[in-house]
Amino acid sequence: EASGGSFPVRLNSIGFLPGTSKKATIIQKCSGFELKRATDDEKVFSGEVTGPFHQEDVNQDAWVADFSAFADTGSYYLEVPGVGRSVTFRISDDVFRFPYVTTMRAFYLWRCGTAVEGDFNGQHFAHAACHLDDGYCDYLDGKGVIRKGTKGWHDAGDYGKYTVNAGITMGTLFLAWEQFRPTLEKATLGLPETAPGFPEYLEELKWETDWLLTMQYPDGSGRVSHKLTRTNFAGFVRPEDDKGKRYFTEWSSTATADFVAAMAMAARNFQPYDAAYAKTCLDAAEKSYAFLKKHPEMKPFEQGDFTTGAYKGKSDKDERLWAAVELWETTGNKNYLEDFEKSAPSFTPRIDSDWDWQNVKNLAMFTYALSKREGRNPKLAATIQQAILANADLLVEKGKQDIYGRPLGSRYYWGCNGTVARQAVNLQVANAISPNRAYTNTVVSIVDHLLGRNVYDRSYITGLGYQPPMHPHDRNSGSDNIEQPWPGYLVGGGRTATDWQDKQSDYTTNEIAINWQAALVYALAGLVDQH
Ligand code: 9MR
Ligand code: ZN
Repeated sequence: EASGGSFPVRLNSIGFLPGTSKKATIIQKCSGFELKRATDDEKVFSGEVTGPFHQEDVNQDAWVADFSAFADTGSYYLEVPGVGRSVTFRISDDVFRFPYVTTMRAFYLWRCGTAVEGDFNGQHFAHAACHLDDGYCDYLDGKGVIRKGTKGWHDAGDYGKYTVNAGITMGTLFLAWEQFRPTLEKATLGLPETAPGFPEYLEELKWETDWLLTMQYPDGSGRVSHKLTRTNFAGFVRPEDDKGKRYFTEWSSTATADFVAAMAMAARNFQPYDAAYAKTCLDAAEKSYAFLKKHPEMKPFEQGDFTTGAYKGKSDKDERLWAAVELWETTGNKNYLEDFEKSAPSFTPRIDSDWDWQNVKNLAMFTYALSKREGRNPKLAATIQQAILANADLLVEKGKQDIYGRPLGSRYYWGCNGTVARQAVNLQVANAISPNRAYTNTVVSIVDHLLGRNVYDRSYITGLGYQPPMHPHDRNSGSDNIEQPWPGYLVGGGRTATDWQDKQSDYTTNEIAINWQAALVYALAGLVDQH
């Protein structure tokens, strides 16, 4: 059995919305459960459990308590006769507001090229301005010359900045804005003002965009550097003490296409707040797209002397597909639509349940399926929409089949917690096409899983929920003198069902990363104003 908390009654340790599903997993034989009010131990609800259900990957038998029918707000715990009780949790309309704000603020705390600071749980987290020399040119004749590549977010537990990972991250965060804008506009993040006139959420995305723009070669070609990092990973030092030279590397076609898609999304979403900046983004996107059209061959990034993250995908077809559709969505230009529609059938009608940074096909399909623009091929649009709904139905089933509500089945690998969070995108896009309570409840189940309803009986998000990670593989957390880690970060999770360890050295299971975080922010954003 995996090491973790000691409660056999496992659930989302932060809580539940009044109107969505509420489930707990119990890993000891039981028959019924009682819901008790924390303030006076009064029984307010009771029921039978279902089960036992055996699950192979964790080798456990489990019973499930479903108290979805109970909708009164307050603080409660579950009491399972003969077994024990759960941690105390809340039922409230605003239960996901604080987690949303905390996980979104985590992006701010990831900022590079500036000092950051924030208070959380009685601690003051801060670092001085870092990586102000970003970066040296490692290509063309300019080798050894510094040009401006400051700002952006650190990628993960390391301090590098990688275009491909920035692409899927920004795609996910812009999609959250496009789908949940009224919610996100209202939520106060408490950021310093770095983009006057912007809503705070977009202000944070602009910080990354400012950097991403610098990844485009200054030679006018449209090529985009694959990453801006040292040649090797730094030790566990403060970011401002990480003085190793960092280089704009050689371009890749995946980075260039991801750049196009992110810049096209930036252009349309920033347009109302800063038209000139939006135009800069769009011009950059179109220039890089034109370059890609002239160079249809995949150009992978070769590591050479670099041992930092590779972010090397197998194909650039999905990135090109995504670039085309985002440019069409932003401009309405038929050429981009044609490019998408020519390439899409080779991917259609499949929507992937399991997708990570190297596979942005879903993002392309989602933009096409949700578009309000005229001119789509109606048959193709309908096919893709149907595929999205079929995939969401599948995820609902998979979530129900897993004793811990995890809709990824027995798939475990580096960063799979991020993928579980990312499945919320599949579900919410399906919800936008054809609203279905089961889709929302599966998003709830994803968030439940990440906040404690899992084999470890622990939250996977620093600073939030029951027994959260204390030792993430995060240089910021590991180089200050504060015992608590920096707050709001999702760790990657086990590469098997039971091998996650809360150990700083274990970067394969306990690191943090912007793409996983973006998926988590997206999942929470969709629940903040649910009832
Ligand atoms: O998330 C990435 C994972 O899918 C890969 O298997 C792994 C090895 O290449 O890299 C992960 O990404 C890391 C990146 O390479 C460097 N920054 C930290 C990222 C998260 O661990
Ligand atoms: Zn930095």
